[in-house]
Amino acid sequence: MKSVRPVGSILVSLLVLSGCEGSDGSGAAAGAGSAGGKADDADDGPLPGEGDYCDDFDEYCNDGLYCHEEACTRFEPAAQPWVSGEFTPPSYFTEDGKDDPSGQTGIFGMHVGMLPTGRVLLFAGRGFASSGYPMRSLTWDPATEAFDIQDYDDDVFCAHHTFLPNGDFLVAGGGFLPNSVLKHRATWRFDVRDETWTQVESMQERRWYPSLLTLPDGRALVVSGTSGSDPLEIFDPDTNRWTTLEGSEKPFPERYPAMRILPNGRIYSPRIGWDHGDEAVLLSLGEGDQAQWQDAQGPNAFHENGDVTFHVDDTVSPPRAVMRAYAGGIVDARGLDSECGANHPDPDCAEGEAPEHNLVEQVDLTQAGDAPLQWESLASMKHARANVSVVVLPDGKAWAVGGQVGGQWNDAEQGNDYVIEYIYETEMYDPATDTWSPTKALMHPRQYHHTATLLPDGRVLVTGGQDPTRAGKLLGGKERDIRSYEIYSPPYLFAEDGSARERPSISTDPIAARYGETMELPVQLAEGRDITRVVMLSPNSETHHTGTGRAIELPFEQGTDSLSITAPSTNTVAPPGFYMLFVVDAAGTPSVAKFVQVGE
Ligand SMILES: [Cu+2]
Repeated sequence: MKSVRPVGSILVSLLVLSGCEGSDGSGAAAGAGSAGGKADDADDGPLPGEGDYCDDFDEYCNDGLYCHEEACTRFEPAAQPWVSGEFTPPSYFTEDGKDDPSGQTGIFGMHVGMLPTGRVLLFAGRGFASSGYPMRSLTWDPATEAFDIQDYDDDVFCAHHTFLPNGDFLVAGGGFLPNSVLKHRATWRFDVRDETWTQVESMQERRWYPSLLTLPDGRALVVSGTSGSDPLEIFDPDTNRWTTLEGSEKPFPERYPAMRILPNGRIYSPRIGWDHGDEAVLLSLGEGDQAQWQDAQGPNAFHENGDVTFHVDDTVSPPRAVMRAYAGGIVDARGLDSECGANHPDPDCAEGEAPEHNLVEQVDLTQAGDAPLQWESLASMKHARANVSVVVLPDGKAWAVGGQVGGQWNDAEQGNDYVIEYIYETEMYDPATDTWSPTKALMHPRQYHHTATLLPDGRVLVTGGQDPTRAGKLLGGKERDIRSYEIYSPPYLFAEDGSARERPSISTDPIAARYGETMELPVQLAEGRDITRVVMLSPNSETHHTGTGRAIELPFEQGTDSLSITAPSTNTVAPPGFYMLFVVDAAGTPSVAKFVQVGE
């Protein structure tokens, strides 16, 4: 077994974009807060524009502006890394070496797994006919930038994946072209220690854009991907075999549906995914895997091609579970009708009539199944985004990256004349204040087929995506696939002078934890700052902006040089497997994560 690799110090890039030197940090921070809260409060009359007088921070300026020194000022985040974070310049994963500036070779990182060895697994499958990617995956070490290449003998393009209890990575479905015989039943298992692929028993059904979910007992459930009403299947990691759940048929019109296990054992699907799903469901797997379906409430807005995050607060009893849904909208937004779109489309709304939006909602799932679900609106993002990724950070904030408005494909060849606008600017959500703040802009457009992965060192790896303005037809997209990656260092890594912040640290190596067990965790505090939060984040397994991530807040007590922490209470709070354990101090600064194997 490979040991967990040490994670090096963060890379601090001090790129300063021109025109950004004017704002001071305090003004920018205040501006960020006011920008987030003003949307609902705009009253009569036009709002002041850039450079116009404003009398204090409470007077709202026009969109994208904040009041600073009595003038409406454009928010320029780039000069304040402790406010906006920083991107390292893009690099390219190649088969033979790194830093091919043309980006015309190498791995297209549209499937990602954050492995419990600390390495990142990236692959694409073969892709569309003219893409013809080599069937190779790449594992990359964010600490050393070293990488290895692995071969496999199949096309897992647009499969889905999840982690198994021993850390192995299960990949199922995908293949070339939807609705064709080439749609896959194939199942592959990646051994994260040997870094080898093994094909195991295939599913009964062919599935394109399915969703995989690790269950509380460590098996893996697959749903959807058939475009029909086909039974659920469950993979047993001990036997490498699938079992079909007879009588579990349920149409899943959407693909890659978001699914999460609730602390009460039910599985919630808010019908957020790809294609049009019209009702949310709760699934219970009873004795003998009898599937019981129950209708449930979905969000109010239409979040197709949006993203969801899932949070469990295990410091209270029963554990509180909350899901948030972010943005989305049907991506081929042509022929828009004002009656369609932001809210559930009227039945008369045709596919393609729901434009991208910036709406964010939250639902408390603690009593799901026993009480009606109430989705409530949160502050909207600054930008409307379809194909957005939202990354939960150790400090509890959520970082939104990527996406576009104006449709999925800008295919002049196909006679489409609408204009795609890429959303380069990223945004940070603070749940404590229910505000969004603009953060640093991406260097490449990252929309369809991009991924965003929290690294153990607290940075975020952003890969893949497509640039529809580049040559290439819908089914021949190699030229438009972006094979670069860029890494975002969030503001919590920076002191106010832009230097790296001192961080708390966990001074012990790989840890195993049993459910409900209390354990001593040796820690070092940074500058004497107390620990204020202990959180386990599931390592990212994501494609098409659909992951299975969960953030689990844990009870703890602080001693002088150690924490007494309590592992997740049950397997429905934390299905068995590896998690990234972070401690976060009073300044919001996270430690480097330690991988913890949670189980019976
Ligand atoms: Cu795809």
